Amino acid sequence: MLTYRQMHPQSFPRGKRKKQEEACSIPGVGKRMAEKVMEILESGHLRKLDHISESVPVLELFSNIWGAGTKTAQMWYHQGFRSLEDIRSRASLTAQQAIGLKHYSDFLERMPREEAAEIEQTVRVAAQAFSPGLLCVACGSYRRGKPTCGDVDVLLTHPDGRSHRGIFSRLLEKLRQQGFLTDDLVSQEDSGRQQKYLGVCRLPGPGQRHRRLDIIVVPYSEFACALLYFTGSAHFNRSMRALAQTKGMSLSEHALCTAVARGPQGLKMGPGQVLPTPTEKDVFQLLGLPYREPAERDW
Ligand code: 8DG
Ligand code: CA
Ligand code: CA
Repeated sequence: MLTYRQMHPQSFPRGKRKKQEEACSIPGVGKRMAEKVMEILESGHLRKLDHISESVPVLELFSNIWGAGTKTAQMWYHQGFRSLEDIRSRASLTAQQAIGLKHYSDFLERMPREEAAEIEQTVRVAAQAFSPGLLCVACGSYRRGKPTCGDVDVLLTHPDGRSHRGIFSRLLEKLRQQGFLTDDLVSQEDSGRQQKYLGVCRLPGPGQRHRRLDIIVVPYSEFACALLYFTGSAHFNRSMRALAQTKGMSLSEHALCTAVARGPQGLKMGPGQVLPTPTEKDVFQLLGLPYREPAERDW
């Protein structure tokens, strides 16, 4: 015969250990998570979060300094820093972070696309003085037609396949002399045959803000894939790369390639073949996709 307790289990609150065991039996919930569940059930509160909710705005403040990631922001928080003034006066900063801090509010503000167009034009005029045939395109959010831009991504190449060489350093030097480039973040990042500059510029005239500028010089054979990559969006690029892989190809800012040949244990046997892609449309076509205008590449 059943006891009253067995017939009405809900009338008998289960013990703490039992509840914890029950939480533990949920797949993916271990002892530590179960303890947290218990704490919330008993007090309606998780003490560990008090500290987190207090640190979140400070971590965000710090990680908005160009060159400081989440790890650095956490380190500064643990060192007791709570404000940008603390960072300025007491933290040890890399050269990049010092520039990021100096232009903190300018870098956080997006610029109107008209200003991005003027920045692109300044780079184009300086570049074409060296070689009139140089192609100069502002990519990123500007090319996707956005009304505001976080920075300007200027891509340069020459259709003759060779006159882009030697332009990179001469162009940067000229823009520095003009007073247009004000700070260098990454002077040159060699990525195969592409050269990339990350820095800071300011248009002439009163009241102009400092803006982030990227300049990338590529050989003409890589132009379409570089244009596609630097136009983005980053999310769109990830989708395109994933699609290329499902089709046995690989896509990068350099090229669209056939898959790397692999041996029995999946070991790389040799590089994939570069597929010729004179234009962005060729990349879409080789991937079996209908062409998308830059303004439709936001996802
Ligand atoms: P914004 O500057 O207006 O904020 O937007 P954006 O122009 O789309 O972004 P960006 O940070 O200047 O990057 C330019 C393009 O570079 C981006 O649209 C796609 C490509 N890109 C990726 N992955 C990444 C990445 O991890 N970081 C950056 N900075 N760019 C990337 O495909
Ligand atoms: Ca951009
Ligand atoms: Ca950029």
